[in-house]
Amino acid sequence: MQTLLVTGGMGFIGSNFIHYWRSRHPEDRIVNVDVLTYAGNPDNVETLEGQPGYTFVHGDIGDEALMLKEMAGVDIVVHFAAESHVDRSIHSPRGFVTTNVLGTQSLLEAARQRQVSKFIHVSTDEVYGTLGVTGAFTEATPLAPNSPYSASKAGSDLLARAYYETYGLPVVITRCSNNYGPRQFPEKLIPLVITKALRDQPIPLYGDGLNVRDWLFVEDHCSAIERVIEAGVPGEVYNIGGNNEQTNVDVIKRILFLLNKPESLIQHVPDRLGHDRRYAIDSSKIQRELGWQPAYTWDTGLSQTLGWYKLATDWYDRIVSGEYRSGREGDPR
Ligand code: NAD
Ligand code: TDX
Repeated sequence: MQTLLVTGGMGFIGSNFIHYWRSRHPEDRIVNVDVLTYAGNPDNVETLEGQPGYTFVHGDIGDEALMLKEMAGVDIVVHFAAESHVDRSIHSPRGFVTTNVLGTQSLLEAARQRQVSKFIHVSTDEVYGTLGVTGAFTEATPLAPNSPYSASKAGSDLLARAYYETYGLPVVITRCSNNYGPRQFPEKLIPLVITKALRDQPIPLYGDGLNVRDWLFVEDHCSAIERVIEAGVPGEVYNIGGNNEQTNVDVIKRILFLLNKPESLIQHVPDRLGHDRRYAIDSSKIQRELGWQPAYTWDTGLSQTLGWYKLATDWYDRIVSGEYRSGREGDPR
């Protein structure tokens, strides 16, 4: 039996990770620390409220005294909490530095003082910058972030590395590609396309639509983190990818086809500033050294995702109305 402190567990990947972990390690305790920004949605873990072994702490990772208190007795930290949306970072960069850089440092400091046995720092392929038409990021690719979001994530990666090198905190850094799946906030491309298409609303496509992303089903990301918790070597970085490169226009057309909706819903809009052209991940290290590989294909992952969003009309309506932020009846928040 061990205790995991998960940050950002009300968000997309964090909530999927908590469900995944509880289904596979029901004996473990989970402390979910989340400050509930717009991206934190208690509906994502509603079924866990009041369950033994699950605790929610409404708090900021930047609150070092609180983190120190909550980290008493914690074995493993899995750090997802972040400001995560590139477009928001272009409009308002400051909050990204506050949470992603300063917040991560507070968390690392608390983990150091509590001498946790492992600290998983969840990062992104975006810290490597952008690629031309060929090649893929390896763990040795130099960091060259291009957006305020990716620069703040790179800053947090370097602090995580420094806590390993300086203090011997057993930090492992993971860098994954674009995730998709259930419970993703509908500002990100795939849930945005699905929820708009289901309602026959226009779908914004940035620039020429030929930017390439590698898409990873969120459950495969969770299984990779599980392997890193079990066998990842402190001080190491592991890239995690879906081996599934797609242009944005192809992603949108595929979803429209699967939903039997017309391509005329696509609306060309001006490009994102500093828009990275292509990401591709070489995840051979985690495959070779930790024996991980993705279980989902693009077809099976998309089909699961579409099925979930078709049923999640209440989840979506509560986001659109803002109700998801006011809690549920009887909720002590
Ligand atoms: P998300 O935006 O869906 O969720 C972030 C969560 O963190 C929210 O619940 C939010 O309330 C919480 N949070 C934000 N600031 C906080 C703070 N100061 N203190 C405590 N909680 C705070 O993000 P996501 O898509 O689930 O991403 C999770 C992590 O994975 C992030 O670190 C992100 O950089 C990384 N990542 C995401 C993707 C992706 O495709 N979504 C890809 C690569 C890496
Ligand atoms: O409306 C849109 N139209 C569009 O063409 C949106 C929201 C996006 N796009 C394009 C921009 C990107 O090329 O789609 C691509 C994917 O965009 P996002 O979903 O915003 O993801 P991205 O910018 O690639 O970053 C994501 O993956 C890496 C996550 O948001 C990050 O947190 C993660 O680190």
